[in-house]
Amino acid sequence: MIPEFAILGHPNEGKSSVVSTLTEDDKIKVSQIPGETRESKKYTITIDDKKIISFVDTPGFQMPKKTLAWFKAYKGRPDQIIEIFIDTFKDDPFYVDECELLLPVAKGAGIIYVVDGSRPVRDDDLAEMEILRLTGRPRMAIINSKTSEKNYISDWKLEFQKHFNCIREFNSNTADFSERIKMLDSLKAIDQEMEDVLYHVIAAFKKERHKRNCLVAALISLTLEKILSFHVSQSVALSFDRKRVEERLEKKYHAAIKKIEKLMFKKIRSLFQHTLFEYHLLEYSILRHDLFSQQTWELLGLTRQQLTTAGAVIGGSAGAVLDTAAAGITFGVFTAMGGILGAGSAWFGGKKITRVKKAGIRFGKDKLKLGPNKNIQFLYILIDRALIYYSHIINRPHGCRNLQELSQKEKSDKKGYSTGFSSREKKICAKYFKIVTGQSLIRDKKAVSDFEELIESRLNKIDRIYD
Ligand SMILES: Nc1nc2c(ncn2[C@@H]2O[C@H](COP(=O)(O)OP(=O)(O)OP(=O)(O)O)[C@@H](O)[C@H]2O)c(=O)[nH]1
Ligand SMILES: [Mg+2]
Repeated sequence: MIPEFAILGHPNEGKSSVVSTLTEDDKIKVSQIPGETRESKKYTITIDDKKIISFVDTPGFQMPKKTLAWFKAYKGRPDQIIEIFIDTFKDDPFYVDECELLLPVAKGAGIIYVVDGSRPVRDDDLAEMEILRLTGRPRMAIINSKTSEKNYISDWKLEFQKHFNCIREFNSNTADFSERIKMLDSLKAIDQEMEDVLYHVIAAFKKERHKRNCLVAALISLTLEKILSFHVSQSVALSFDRKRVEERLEKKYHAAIKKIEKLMFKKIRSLFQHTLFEYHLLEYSILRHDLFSQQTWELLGLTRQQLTTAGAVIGGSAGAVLDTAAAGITFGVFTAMGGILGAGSAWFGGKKITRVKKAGIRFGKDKLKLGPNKNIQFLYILIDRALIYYSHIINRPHGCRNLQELSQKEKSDKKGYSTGFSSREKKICAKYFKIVTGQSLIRDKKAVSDFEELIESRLNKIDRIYD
């Protein structure tokens, strides 16, 4: 038997949102209109094909005062109170929701009672709490505040103390992995018998999370290798319109790299079980901007002054520069752009821009070749974008369908992560870069695994996995 908890409460308090976040299932229906959930439904978390824990979403109480009156008048065996209630009212249309929501509890589920802490406590709530107390089942209360209103929290806590074994603030719209773990940890307090089994549940969650981050690190390392070793080429006749060929090659190069990056994003998203995310990338998210656009490097930390310096090299927006650049320096400019892209990243320095090499293009016998980009700052931009995307994903609870709720968290993501890399970490990156761009004759496996390890430790830090 795996542990099972029923999520109970008043309609529209956020029960389904809590279940959605706890089970990482964004397909669970959540609605502004009360009464969305009509039937109890069990959601089971499976790790490595093993069922670990279940949460049951339920409809809200409709007749709490009348139900409480029956519970108070009940004179039978206390441990049978729920079963007898359901038996008495199963055919009564007025109590259809009460029977439905109490059924999982009758079958042995523990209780998680959800309230919106941003509104005052009402009589109906007191009746619901008293019903749950009279069930005698292990129970915990969580405050899922739908707004930032904090005035009522102490009133709720005061009432909860009379009715529940454990109380916790848990916000379905903001909770990250560490808060989910803390929530599971709190459940241990509601029933001593469950302590052991919950200990194993938490261990399984953590192990699986580590595994995910390990997979993401390998994915990032592999994808960046693909991007950084990528090149395009085209055969050319003796006399050819060089500018046109260069433009075509560059388009091809950009499109291919963006596609590879996008695929990596998609894989990260699916690993964290987000199916709705694509439709909800915030308007001001850095990732909405093209990998090769001016906004990208501006958002990753370029100051006004630095941008002006950059402007002197590239002359306005990235696209326009490449279109209007004189033949012959196009690819020098392209490489310079790689340098500017690194702004705000670890290797950024005003002086560096002027030192950018004009060496992105090479001539074969009869081929024009573009790439691989030999500018290490390109690596830092790619790392930053991968980590920012990852952070978007893991900081987005599955129960959150409200974009505003996430805005504060995401706004703080503007700086690139690589800015804070230590010199040791930069060395690891440099070694990796040399190998994947083919500048090193020997493929040093350790350099690649060191890089993967570095990325994994960053992911675990962003994920607050050790909190
Ligand atoms: N801003 C914000 N909105 C929330 C939060 N939790 C729930 N909501 C919103 O509140 C509304 C109700 O959420 P649900 O999860 O459907 O509530 P419920 O208790 O399952 O409702 P019923 O199924 O109708 O009983 C939805 O519009 C949610 O998006 C929260 O923590 N913050
Ligand atoms: Mg619901």
